[in-house]
Amino acid sequence: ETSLWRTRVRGSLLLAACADALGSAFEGRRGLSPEQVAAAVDRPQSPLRWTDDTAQMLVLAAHLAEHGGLVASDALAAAFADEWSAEPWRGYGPGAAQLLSQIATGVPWRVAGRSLFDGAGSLGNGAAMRVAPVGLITGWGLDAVASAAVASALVTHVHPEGIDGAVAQALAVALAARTPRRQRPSAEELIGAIASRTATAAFTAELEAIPALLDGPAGAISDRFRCDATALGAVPAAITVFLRYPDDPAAAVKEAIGLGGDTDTIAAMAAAMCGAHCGDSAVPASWAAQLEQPERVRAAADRLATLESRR
Ligand code: 8NA
Ligand code: MG
Ligand code: MG
Ligand code: MG
Repeated sequence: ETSLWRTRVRGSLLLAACADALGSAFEGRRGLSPEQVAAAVDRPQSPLRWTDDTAQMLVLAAHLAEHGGLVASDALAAAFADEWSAEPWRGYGPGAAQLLSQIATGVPWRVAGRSLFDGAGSLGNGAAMRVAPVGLITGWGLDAVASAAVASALVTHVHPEGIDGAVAQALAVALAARTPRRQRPSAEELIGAIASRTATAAFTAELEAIPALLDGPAGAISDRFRCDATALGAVPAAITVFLRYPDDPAAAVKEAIGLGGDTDTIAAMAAAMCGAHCGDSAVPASWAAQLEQPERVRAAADRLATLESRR
């Protein structure tokens, strides 16, 4: 049972890292053709270098493994700031860079997070893009997943929509990991589990749009959701793509990138769900062969997968 769980944790983190790297070449672009995306994604010819999404996901995975949960917010904020200081070139959003530089110089995270966007705090998708590990701890119920997602978000994202994005993504990964491989994840169950644990009416409204988008053209997804760097614009789009291709990470990643906009992040979030559902055997060999630091990603996954049994 432990080894089955480990394949899911590995699949989630590895596919998220691959998708982040594959999507980053298209970040901010719109009007992409399927052929253009497939040419870059099917058989990548150069190393897959991940961005801030995966850098922060690995920090969070290590933090969870070390502390056994989300109980040391000061340490988590410091770890994100250290990661940014070490590799600031990973493609952080402007708000994130401003915030992490403040934390790195000793400003408390509670103060720094509030300073962003005229005091509103960030509603960016940054707390969601890194949160998959929270959904991958054996034995945690969905309420525990949701409250840890909130705690993990707060150190950088205090706006309720930024927090809701993290709760939704963590729950989607958790439910994907808890659905038997041969069973199709239920959209109704997933949406219900998220809507009952998120805080804003705005997020619920986006979730309610998902069922109508599960069949039909991908263009309807990018017509309905902004597919930008906000939580509201990106996370429901990622969930939609996952529900369309729960067993086919390559198709999910291509569709997510094809939506345009925040391509690395939407692809990484959808891929984290697919990997949690399918396990690491679903990672395309042509991606695994090019992924940057695959052993580091696997080691982070394995520490996370054995967390419960170690405690
Ligand atoms: P963030 O806090 O800078 O938020 C991302 C963006 O969301 C901001 O740049 C704003 O445009 C918008 N935003 C956030 N809060 C507010 C607000 N209160 N009012 C109005 N607009 C707001 O950083 P983050 O870590 O949340 O963002 C993650 C994203 O940054 C990911 O896409 C990641 O890949 C990276 N990134 C994104 C882009 C892009 O979308 N073009 C480019 C480079 C890097
Ligand atoms: Mg990125
Ligand atoms: Mg709700
Ligand atoms: Mg992005």
